[in-house]
Amino acid sequence: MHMNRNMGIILGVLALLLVGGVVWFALSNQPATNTNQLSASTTPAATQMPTSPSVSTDSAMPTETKEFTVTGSAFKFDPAEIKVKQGDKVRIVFKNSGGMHDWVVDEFNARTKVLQSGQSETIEFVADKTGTFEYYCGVGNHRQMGMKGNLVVE
Ligand SMILES: [Cu+2]
Repeated sequence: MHMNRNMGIILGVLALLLVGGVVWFALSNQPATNTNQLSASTTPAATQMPTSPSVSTDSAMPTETKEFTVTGSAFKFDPAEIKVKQGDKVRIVFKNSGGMHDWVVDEFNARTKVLQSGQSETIEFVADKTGTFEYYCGVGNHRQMGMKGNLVVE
């Protein structure tokens, strides 16, 4: 009898402690959820549009197209000298006014086809290095006979 009564009291105390613990836990949890909501509502205000700096790297090397009309005949080029600036895009309009000729600059891998009299061809390349480079006609011994000129890149 005594034992059962004591057990009842102990169980009752334990039950109270359990309920009290649950209530305390629930109450102590509430501020935590409140701060979560607070921080969640403040984040949209924190996101600002980043001012994107306008970076222009165009000034590195201005590419300008320089066009030249070169006439080839037996056995010379006209003009015999072409001057450009480093970085220029060079456009050569090669006109063959007589014979079989082409126009070649080895250093820039620039080369027309071998043209017949009256034909013309336009090629382009970028003069990406400075120096004096010889252009010539690769047909037969035309180069040795003086069919050449200088491409000067400054
Ligand atoms: Cu030639």
